[in-house]
Amino acid sequence: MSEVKAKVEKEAKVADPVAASIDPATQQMLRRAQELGIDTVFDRAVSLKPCNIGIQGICCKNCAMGPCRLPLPKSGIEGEDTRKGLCGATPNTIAARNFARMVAAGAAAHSDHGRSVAEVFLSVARKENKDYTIKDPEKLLAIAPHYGVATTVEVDGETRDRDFDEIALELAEVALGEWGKPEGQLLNLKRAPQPLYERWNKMGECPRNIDREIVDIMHRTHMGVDQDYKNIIKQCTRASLADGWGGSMIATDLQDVMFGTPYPLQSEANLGIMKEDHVNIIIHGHEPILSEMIVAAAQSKEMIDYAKTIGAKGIQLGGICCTGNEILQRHGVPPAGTFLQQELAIVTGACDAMVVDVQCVFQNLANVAKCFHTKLVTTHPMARMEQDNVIHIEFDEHHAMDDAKRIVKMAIDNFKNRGAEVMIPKQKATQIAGFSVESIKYHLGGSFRGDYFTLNDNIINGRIRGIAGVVGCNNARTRHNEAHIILVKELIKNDVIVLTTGCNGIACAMEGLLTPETAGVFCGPGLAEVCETVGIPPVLHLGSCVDNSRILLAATEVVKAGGLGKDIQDLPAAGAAPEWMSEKAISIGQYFVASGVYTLFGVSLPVTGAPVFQNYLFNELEKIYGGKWDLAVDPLEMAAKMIAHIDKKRKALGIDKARERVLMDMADRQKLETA
Ligand code: SF4
Ligand code: MSK
Repeated sequence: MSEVKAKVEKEAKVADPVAASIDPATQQMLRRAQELGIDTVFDRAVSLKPCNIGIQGICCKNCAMGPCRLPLPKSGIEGEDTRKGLCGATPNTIAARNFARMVAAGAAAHSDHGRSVAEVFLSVARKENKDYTIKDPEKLLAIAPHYGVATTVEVDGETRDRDFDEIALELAEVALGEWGKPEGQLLNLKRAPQPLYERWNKMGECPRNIDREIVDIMHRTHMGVDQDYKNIIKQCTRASLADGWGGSMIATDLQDVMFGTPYPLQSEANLGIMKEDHVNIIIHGHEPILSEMIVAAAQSKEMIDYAKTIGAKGIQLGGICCTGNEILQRHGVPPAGTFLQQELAIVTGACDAMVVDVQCVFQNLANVAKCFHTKLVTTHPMARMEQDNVIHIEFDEHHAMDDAKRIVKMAIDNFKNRGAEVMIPKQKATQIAGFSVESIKYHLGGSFRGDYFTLNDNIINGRIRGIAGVVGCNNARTRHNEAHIILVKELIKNDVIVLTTGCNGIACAMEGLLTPETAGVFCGPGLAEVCETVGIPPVLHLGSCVDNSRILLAATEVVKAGGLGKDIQDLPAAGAAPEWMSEKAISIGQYFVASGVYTLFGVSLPVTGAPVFQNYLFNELEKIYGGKWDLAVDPLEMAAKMIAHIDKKRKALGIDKARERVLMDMADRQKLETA
């Protein structure tokens, strides 16, 4: 090593593990990586600073006359904002175009996931696929009408059930048509409360088809096209609705039909789920098409017996990110960690294979894997890595089980190659996951009175103050999991029930917040009472990022159950992504805002360099959609803003007085408990 390089490395800044994460397992593995000289995202976040102009959303590189960077003057803007790019683009136009391109990328990612699911479903409906089946025929029959697919036929004046296979095939074809149909609008939009749908329709913002709205953004944000930030945001709405009420919703629907609708189950979370004496396979990414098969393969007697022949006690699967959430929800496979822990799962030295598909996968995994025996397997034709230690096994749903077994066998064969450097943190927490719109209905109402009445009753009487959707990623620019946990704890302490997805769900699970017992420890008295009575955690894990569509539908069920207004914007509810990082989060944020939800993001938002545009998002949109964007870096401030919004909505509904009566002191509560 040259002297200069050695000096540079010596001086290289590394992350302080305690400052980098609140999680002891993460801190331990980060220390270990540093001892071994392996850099991780936490270290890179120390040495690589974000661009101060990009972070404000005011760098345009949409043509080769730029990049044009329009920093805010240090003294602020007095009078007219005269900043402009070479073409004259204003900060508003530049920030709006950048924002729109994030929506397009996010909507594309979610929706392409949905498309893959729809394609597999079509092959199942055509009976061309032996490895996948329809596991939840009831869900298929329940969703068919939303896609305009009849479940009954009239024969000789008599109503009869339609042939199931025929329904499945028609549903598959209609669903797949949502990506490119030449006319009309997306079918699932009408699942929204009627006033909401009518508002979108009146404003001409109903998406026509999924692909078109994404292409439209790419065209409109090309140099010299749409130069009106308000008009650009209208298109953001169309594309984001094509995500939330389109591609993501179709993904969730059809995954439930094929793989089963989630119902609550017990599992664990954090790196401590890995086992030294087992073959450990970590599955990471987003699409459950492959991971469903890997679960089936790893649970097969053939593979378990094979693992035993090489000296392992069994096969331990673990998830990272949303593919992990998918197999958690349906099979109880424990997540090994959130987005920021992906490199650390390999640093344990016990990861025999990491299998990745699409989205949120660090390219640096390959460099970390090189330092250990870990086989890193890419599986998606769209997502390969340039490093030569990465194995690409292209997954084909037509021989899904064969591919899955090949991968599992590779991991088993690799078990013997582990070095002496195995170190698995002991931390893991128990969790109850697997909530869905259907299972919440069942839990709250029972099988006879399955509905959201109980939830509404408890919101109206004030035991539950309101509902929060807290979702989204980790971001290495903030302390891992800190904002997630502070925010969620503050909300439940104030009797706000939390619906979670994505990496927030994993973070909450790691912190032990996903158990009914948590309620007695962290919740306010009203929410604790409801959770204890019904037997649910105060934080309900609804799945992966595409499953944010479940939150939209749960909110719709609350509207339908009555007593809390006629639209999602009337509900005492708010949404947040306290540690977001992904373009998908911007698409999610926009479809929540356009669906009437006050939506707060943490970290930073790339709009702050364009104050007029920012004001439009943060204030003006509420007049149009009932929902609006906001930014709060401090999670306690975020919680305070969400709770204030919830209280504002309670007041508008005239149920604020009820809550005052329910706010009991401990003596009152004890009286109630012993009554
Ligand atoms: Fe600059 Fe305009 Fe080109 Fe953007 S489109 S890089 S603002 S000249
Ligand atoms: S995985 S998009 S880091 S939530 Fe869906 Fe987590 Fe965000 Fe990826």
